[in-house]
Amino acid sequence: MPLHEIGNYSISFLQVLDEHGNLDEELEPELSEEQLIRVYRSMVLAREVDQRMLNLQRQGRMGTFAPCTGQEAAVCGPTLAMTPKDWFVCSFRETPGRLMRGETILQTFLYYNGYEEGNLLPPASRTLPVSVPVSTQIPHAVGIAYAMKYRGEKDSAVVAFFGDGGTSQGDFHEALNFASLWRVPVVFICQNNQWAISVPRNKQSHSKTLAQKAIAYDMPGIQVDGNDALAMYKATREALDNAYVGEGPTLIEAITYRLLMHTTSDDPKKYRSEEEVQEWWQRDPIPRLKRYLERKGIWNELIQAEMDDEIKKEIEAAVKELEQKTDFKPDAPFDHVFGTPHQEIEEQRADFLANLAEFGKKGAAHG
Ligand SMILES: Cc1ncc(C[n+]2csc(CCOP(=O)(O)OP(=O)(O)O)c2C)c(N)n1
Ligand SMILES: [Mg+2]
Repeated sequence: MPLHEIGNYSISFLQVLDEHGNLDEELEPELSEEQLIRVYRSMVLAREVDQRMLNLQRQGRMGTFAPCTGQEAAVCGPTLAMTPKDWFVCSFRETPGRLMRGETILQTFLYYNGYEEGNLLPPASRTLPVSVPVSTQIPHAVGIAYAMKYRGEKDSAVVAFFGDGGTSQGDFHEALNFASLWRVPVVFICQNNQWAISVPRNKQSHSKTLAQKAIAYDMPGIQVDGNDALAMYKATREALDNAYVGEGPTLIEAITYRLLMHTTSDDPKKYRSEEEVQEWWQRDPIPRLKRYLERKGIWNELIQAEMDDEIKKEIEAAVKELEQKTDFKPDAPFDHVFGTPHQEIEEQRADFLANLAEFGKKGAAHG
């Protein structure tokens, strides 16, 4: 019996604005001036928040966190395509999108300083808390999408973010399998920033692209320049529109780069070269989008200076508010495990507080 072809599969790469800011007019998405400025401002804000948090952390005034510098377009482009009816499900490197979804700078600061309230967004915001255990948020996203489909929700979907390292976890594969099988409205966005802490992308998977993993689950998969906000918007817009009309999930692989450390407790100089990092700085998503706005005639240095000033003031006001707080409640996480009081949780809370008191005494004894 001769072999016959069952399918013919390929993966495309999408870029609208190249690293020099040159535009492919045929691919240019339709965005209003207001939307373009919103996405640009969100990217600049996130970069500044990152920088301020890093300084504060180095001064002992902020807990550890995962910087997003370099990856702003990969998150802000998709978030721009979302509406408040869509769910935002993320890991720990999506602060730019969280800020676009209504989280305040103060809340971000509170979260990374251990205040539970930094994690509390209004339930109507459809934004899940930060998820640190790698890829565990992906099955949650599919569960939410399943519930949306079950309830017959219209014009809404879930956007789930995770890293390149996250694709090696079973959770990723289980989630994609069921999302495809149930044809639920999810857009999976893999932020391929080339590293999973010190593990490079080529030691993570032998696959030529991460997007091609979509083929196995029979859903559209596309590789996108993740430092191109317009391309990220366009790919997500299309995936969301398909999801809204019952066409099921899509996998988007955003090619980007983590320009700073994994978290503030990591030293990337130990495992990657300065040349590599410098090369990626040339592809910085922010100047690229700025050039596009300037060419469109909707941006100039004067507007930039005003915006920078406004952003600095917003950040400083949040720092001030954070540092005026005196009501840290170490056992606050126990308040939110269940919706109603639970005996076992209360026992654990009592143990925790007793340990804390004991630790305090020992700490005092040791001066
Ligand atoms: C289940 C699990 N295993 C290990 C870790 C420790 N850890 C935190 S981030 C990370 C690497 C994640 O890499 P990637 O998915 O590429 O995301 P990135 O940090 O690059 O954004 C690891 C191993 C964790 N948080 N959760
Ligand atoms: Mg990574």
